[in-house]
Amino acid sequence: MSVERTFVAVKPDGVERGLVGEIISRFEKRGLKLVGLKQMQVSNDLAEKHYGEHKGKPFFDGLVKFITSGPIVAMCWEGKGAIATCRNVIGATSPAAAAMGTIRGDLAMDISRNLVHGSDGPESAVREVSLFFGPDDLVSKWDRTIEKWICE
Ligand code: IDP
Ligand code: MG
Repeated sequence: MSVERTFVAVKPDGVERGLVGEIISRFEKRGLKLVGLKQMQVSNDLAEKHYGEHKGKPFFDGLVKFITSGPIVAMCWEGKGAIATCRNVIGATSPAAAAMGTIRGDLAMDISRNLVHGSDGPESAVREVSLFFGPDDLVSKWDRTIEKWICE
């Protein structure tokens, strides 16, 4: 299994409810490596790009309004099979269907307030990481010869 990077975000409801530490901790404890982290306000333009695949769906406008309603905490996690592992840590989209032990299964009740976003595949992971982070925002391996973090 190859080392992957994936985009994860604590949505405004998670920030508002004071669950940022709890959520980060679940990915950390699983063994994923945090390579990018920032709290930010998402603009309308960025929200529409990020959720572009859902344009035209009945919940799209509400989703954009919600994700821009307060700060999010954007993260990039790295590890073997990180994309699927993060999705498993997050749980099913609808909290009602999400298994106990997942973030949504343990901490959420409402599909439109489901706390966390996670990229759903290799293409969306690359696309979303680069929408939210520049290469200089991400750390990776420590290169002993030049004594620097290598950002890929
Ligand atoms: P995901 O976040 O589990 O990948 P997606 O299908 O990509 O789920 O949907 C993006 C987000 O849009 C969901 O996390 C959820 O907040 C919201 N959403 C998805 N389906 C519905 C719906 O049927 N009603 C309201 N909101 C929805
Ligand atoms: Mg999705």
